[in-house]
Amino acid sequence: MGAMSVRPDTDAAAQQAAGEAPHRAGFACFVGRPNAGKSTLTNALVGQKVAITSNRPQTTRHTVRGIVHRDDAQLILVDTPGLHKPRTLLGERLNDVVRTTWAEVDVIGFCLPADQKLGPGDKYIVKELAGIKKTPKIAIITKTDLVDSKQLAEQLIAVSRLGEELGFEWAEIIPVSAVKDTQVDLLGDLIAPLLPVSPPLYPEGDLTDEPEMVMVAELIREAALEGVRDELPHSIAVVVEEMIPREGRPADKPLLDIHANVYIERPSQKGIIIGPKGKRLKDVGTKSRKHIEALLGTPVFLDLHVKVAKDWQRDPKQLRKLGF
Ligand SMILES: Nc1nc2c(ncn2[C@@H]2O[C@H](COP(=O)(O)OP(=O)(O)OP(=O)(O)O)[C@@H](O)[C@H]2O)c(=O)[nH]1
Ligand SMILES: [Mg+2]
Repeated sequence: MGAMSVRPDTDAAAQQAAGEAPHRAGFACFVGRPNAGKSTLTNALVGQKVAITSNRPQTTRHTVRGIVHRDDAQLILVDTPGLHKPRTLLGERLNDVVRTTWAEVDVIGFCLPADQKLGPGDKYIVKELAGIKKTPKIAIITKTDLVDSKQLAEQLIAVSRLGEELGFEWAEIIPVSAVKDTQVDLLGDLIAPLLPVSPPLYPEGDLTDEPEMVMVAELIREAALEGVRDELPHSIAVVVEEMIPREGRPADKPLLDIHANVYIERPSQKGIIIGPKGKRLKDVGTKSRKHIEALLGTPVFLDLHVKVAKDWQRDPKQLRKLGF
């Protein structure tokens, strides 16, 4: 809570006396299968990139909190990894993270892409959600820009039926497009009244509670994911070892040295990541450095190394080292 000293009950009473709705604050999480558009939607609501995104499934590997500040409410959005059938220890850990999260939040947003048929993966998730009786659930049809109105109508009916089949009613069903910014603000309007009456939980201006080093590592991983195929996306992990201001720089020309390791699982993957004459790794550095500089607001010297952490997705010790 930090600087906040308002007592929630007194504050709410005062607001109500003044004829205003009381301020609300709380947690809403986005769940759905991998690639459903959860992180893109989180970023669109926050208005800044707090979670990395890619067209590879299982891009998100830990919960990322994005904070939306409004006059009437503070929405803390918890973006979770896509729920899927686990094939590795990492996969199991990711699913555990998701289940712990949805037990703790005030609102659950189930994300279903408009352009994909509602499948067994979705049913499996919604069935579990049906068991969390006390928490309001919103069905969010994502990526509406990819379909026509007929397809969208079918998807809306399908998700509504699924709720009925499982014996609960969605608090809301809303189609959105994060890419085209369609109905994203409306989604915020629907979530806000479902949150408990409370003063803000995060200081104004905070958009995420992700540590900078983690954000930097994620931006490098995002760049490294681009253009790699098959199993390789899953094999990549990034750890920032240090971030130190370069000594002896004039005050108006600072430079931040960032040393990071890009881990892969097998020596054979090294060549793909590094590319011919190191070109791919260089591109990853250039691309992510731009995002990192924008995030930190300072020029950066980025030093990337590729290392093998043998079969890290299945090895508890390696997972711990990599922060899972
Ligand atoms: N056309 C379109 N594409 C979208 C939209 N939202 C997300 N996408 C794309 O869908 C892909 C997956 O998006 P993410 O936000 O990374 O999906 P996610 O649900 O967070 O995926 P995981 O973290 O792997 O579970 C990316 O290529 C996005 O650009 C949208 O509104 N419209
Ligand atoms: Mg994601």
